[in-house]
Amino acid sequence: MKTVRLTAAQALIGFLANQYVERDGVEHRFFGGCFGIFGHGNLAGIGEALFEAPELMTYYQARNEQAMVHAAAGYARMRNRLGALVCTTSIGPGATNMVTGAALATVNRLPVLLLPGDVFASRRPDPVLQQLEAPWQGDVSVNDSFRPVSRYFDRIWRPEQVLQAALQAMRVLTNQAETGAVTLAFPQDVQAEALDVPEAFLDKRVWRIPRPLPDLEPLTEAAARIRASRGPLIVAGGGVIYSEATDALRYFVDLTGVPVAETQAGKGSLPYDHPSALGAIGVTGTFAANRIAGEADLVIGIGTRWSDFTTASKTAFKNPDVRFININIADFDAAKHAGFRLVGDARATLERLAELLEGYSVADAHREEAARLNQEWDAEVDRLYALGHEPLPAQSEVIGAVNSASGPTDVVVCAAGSMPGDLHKLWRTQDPKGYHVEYGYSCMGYEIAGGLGVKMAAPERDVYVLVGDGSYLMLSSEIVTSIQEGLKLTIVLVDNHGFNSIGDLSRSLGLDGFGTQYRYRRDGSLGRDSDTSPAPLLPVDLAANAESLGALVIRCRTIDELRAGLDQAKKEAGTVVLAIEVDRYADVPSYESWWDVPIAEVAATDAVRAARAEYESARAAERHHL
Ligand SMILES: Cc1ncc(C[n+]2csc(CCOP(=O)(O)OP(=O)(O)O)c2C)c(N)n1
Ligand SMILES: [Mg+2]
Repeated sequence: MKTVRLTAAQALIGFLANQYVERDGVEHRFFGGCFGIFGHGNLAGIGEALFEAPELMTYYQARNEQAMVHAAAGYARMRNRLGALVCTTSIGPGATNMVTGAALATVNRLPVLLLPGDVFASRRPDPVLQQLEAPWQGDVSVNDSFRPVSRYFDRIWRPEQVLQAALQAMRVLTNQAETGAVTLAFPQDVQAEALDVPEAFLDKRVWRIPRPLPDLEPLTEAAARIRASRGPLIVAGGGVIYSEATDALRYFVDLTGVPVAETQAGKGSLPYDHPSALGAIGVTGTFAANRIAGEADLVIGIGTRWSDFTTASKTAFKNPDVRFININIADFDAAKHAGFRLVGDARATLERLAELLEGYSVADAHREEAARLNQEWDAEVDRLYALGHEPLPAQSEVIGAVNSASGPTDVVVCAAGSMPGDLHKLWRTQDPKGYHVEYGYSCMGYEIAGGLGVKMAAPERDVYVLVGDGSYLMLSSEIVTSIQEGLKLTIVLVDNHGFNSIGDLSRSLGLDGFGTQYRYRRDGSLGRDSDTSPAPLLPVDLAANAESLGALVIRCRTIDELRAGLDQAKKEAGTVVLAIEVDRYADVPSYESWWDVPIAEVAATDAVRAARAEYESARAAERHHL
């Protein structure tokens, strides 16, 4: 066996650079580069390997470790999980800054490879700078906090272990049912230690992404159940898009007339103007989808993990006889709601089901009802896009302006606050990759960093990041990276002086917006929504902040100015931030839906008691699907 003498870090980078995936005969290099922030825990190991062989892997400098994992998640999602980024950090705080990003990737089932530095395996200089010492246990480090948020975790205690660890990492990253954050904690001394690496380890390796099919028997049974249904509904989740099953879905829908509702990750599965498209479902759903869901006797979930936002906390499916068929690559998700399991690839399964349903169609009335609801919903979107709200515009008008300024293949990115719900309802999506709202973890701060990852994966597309002032304040640092790399983002910063979403929730729970506005403390209080003469707003100028990071900033006071600004932004080569203030109270309503947020059972406040009474009666509709 021929070997080559390399450090463990050099071996790992050499290996990663030569990993490929192949699906449907198309081959791609798996890793698009390595994000990192260097410190003593990774500079001499991974840092040296990247320094010495830049042709193997491009190094991207991040500003914040959490943000770089978000960028990696955005990248992986945009690549339909057929591509990923590596993230390297020092030990201690640099490493644990990635834990939130790891959770986000794992919750959203997106592949990211994390290489946090770790304390000395030899333990010679213990405690090294930034080392956590646990008096009760000798073999832990802060990196153990990655275990619950990783789909695979290993610590490379000895250089030879890198061979097995690397192969296992690739197995999980490329497995469509298992993928998520993969963490290889890498002690700083081991990174720099040499080993004799078998040359075969560094050879090109292609990981085939299969399209497994369920057995014929359950497929036939599922087809029979669909034929017997009086009012079926498809709920399209992220799996439809990752599997590139949108054409197969459209064929299936045109053939059978089964209408389609979409989850956040599944939005874009059908173009918004398809007559069978009911749009968003659940808590942030349209009346179109929620009405049909309420009546459906058979729900076909495709690539969805059935979060509470999709099921409206298990109140969306009201038909007492409703049953589920779940098409999912992951058995875990297919089994939810006591569903009839079709474990397999979404595209392959839909194509096979369509064959088995040859000649079948839902009743004309069912098809027509969906088409009518699609039209009625579109009229509601028109209304909300053009409210003419004054003196400050409504957020729905901002969304309308961005939607009409963007092209069909541009991408909108968002994650937390009141915008994801509004976008889910209102965004007119024309392309399967045009809608990118991270709502598995709904992590404030994902927006700009995730948008950067999207742009890295699809530089040919324009990327519109919609970000609230709260999220912006939490994590906007990757504006700098976007400028450094010439990766243009068009960022629309929607300012309502605090947390509108949680303010809205607060009012609905009887809490009067407590703790959700950015105002000075006065008489011991940070202000309430019912204050008639509130304390002044904090003098935060986020537009100036964006300017100071190097972005071109356009301040917009009206929707007309925003439209003009968006036109100007198209002509710019670099990152643009359009800052606009909106009315905190001009919300998009919710449509025939409910979300379970528990309210205090005993309280001194009348409004809380009233909200509790309402909550108890609403909760009565919550059901188990068994
Ligand atoms: C990291 C993180 N912390 C807290 C939350 C809870 N949360 C959800 S939305 C929100 C407020 C977001 O404020 P902003 O970005 O201004 O959007 P707005 O609600 O005003 O639309 C908070 C605190 C979260 N989703 N993520
Ligand atoms: Mg806000």
